[in-house]
Amino acid sequence: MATLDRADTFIVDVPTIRPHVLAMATMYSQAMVIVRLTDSDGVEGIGEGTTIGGLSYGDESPESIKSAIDTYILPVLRTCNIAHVGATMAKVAKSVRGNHFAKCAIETALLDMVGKRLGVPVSELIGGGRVRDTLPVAWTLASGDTARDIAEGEEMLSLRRHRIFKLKIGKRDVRADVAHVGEICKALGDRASVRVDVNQNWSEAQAKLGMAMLQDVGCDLVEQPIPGDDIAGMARLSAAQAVPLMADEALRGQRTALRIAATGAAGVFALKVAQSGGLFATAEVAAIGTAAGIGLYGGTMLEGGVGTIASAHVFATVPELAWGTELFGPLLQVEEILTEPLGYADFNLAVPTGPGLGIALDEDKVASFRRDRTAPLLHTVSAGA
Ligand code: MUC
Ligand code: MG
Repeated sequence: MATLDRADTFIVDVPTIRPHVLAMATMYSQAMVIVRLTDSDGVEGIGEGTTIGGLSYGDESPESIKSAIDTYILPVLRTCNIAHVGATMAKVAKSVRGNHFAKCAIETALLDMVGKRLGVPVSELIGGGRVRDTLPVAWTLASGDTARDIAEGEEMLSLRRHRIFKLKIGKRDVRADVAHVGEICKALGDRASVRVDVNQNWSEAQAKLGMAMLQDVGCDLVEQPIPGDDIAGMARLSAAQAVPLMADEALRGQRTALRIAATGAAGVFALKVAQSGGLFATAEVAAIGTAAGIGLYGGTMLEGGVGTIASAHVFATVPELAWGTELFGPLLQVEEILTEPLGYADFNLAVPTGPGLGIALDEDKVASFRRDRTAPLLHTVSAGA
């Protein structure tokens, strides 16, 4: 029996290494909700709930994630034997609807504790268990400038850090965006795989034109070209276009995965732990994709070290990860808030092998970025226009 003894939930704001230009917002810093739980035996677990651009990406914000945890989820945890993660999260689901990001942060912390108690990595507690120790990692070129993106891509290739690049488009005219992608494809040639993410910003007509043109310039994959709730539109585009469509914002757990699979709305799933509602749910989304012959990709919400490693543990259990991952979030931030640097080398990220998540927070770094202990970096995300 393990009961919850202490809980601390706080937001850290870490500046990005350069402005990150997305269709819906430009990021200058990342806000991450960190939760730290301690049980009655003194075992500690950490989790992260992170979104992008305040409320411009989805319907949970850093502030709402913290509030959902503190006000509604922790009181439930205080009534549970938290050594049983599945039963605890089932009880949470009865009193808290939705709020996938908040639930994911809590489930991560509970799994970290159980892994430490059992002496096994979190990846051994999920799905069919761990099948790999390293994950290919993409980088997002989103400086807002084509020449700078090409230089950044070249640098990543020469450092042997990334050879998969995702370009953020959808803000400009379709033809201007495709010209930008075409220049990058031409410059990087067959040394890299180039993909795009439109973050829902095209109409179906724009997507029809854009996807056909993108295929011609050598783009390998088009992520969420139209709104995620337009499953019928995604199915029409997937049927008509040769370049695969990847579902991101459309994918919010098992039911949406089943609907997308059943309607042929996407050829690839971007698996995301927070969007799916937790690590267990992500493994189930992956299983639905695999059963439907859908290609799998390990997505990110640009989490810091904790959320990135939680995701890595899940992706390490996916038998076939045809499109790799984009677990580069910590590299976009000026500093990692962990005691040990993450293992990025040779185009891959090493999945930790220690018990639980296999990572620890650096208390000094945490203190220097905590919103409640520093001058807030609030509202440093500017709306896209
Ligand atoms: C998204 O929409 O996929 C992932 C990489 C990046 O730059 O932004 C994200 C979110
Ligand atoms: Mg996306």
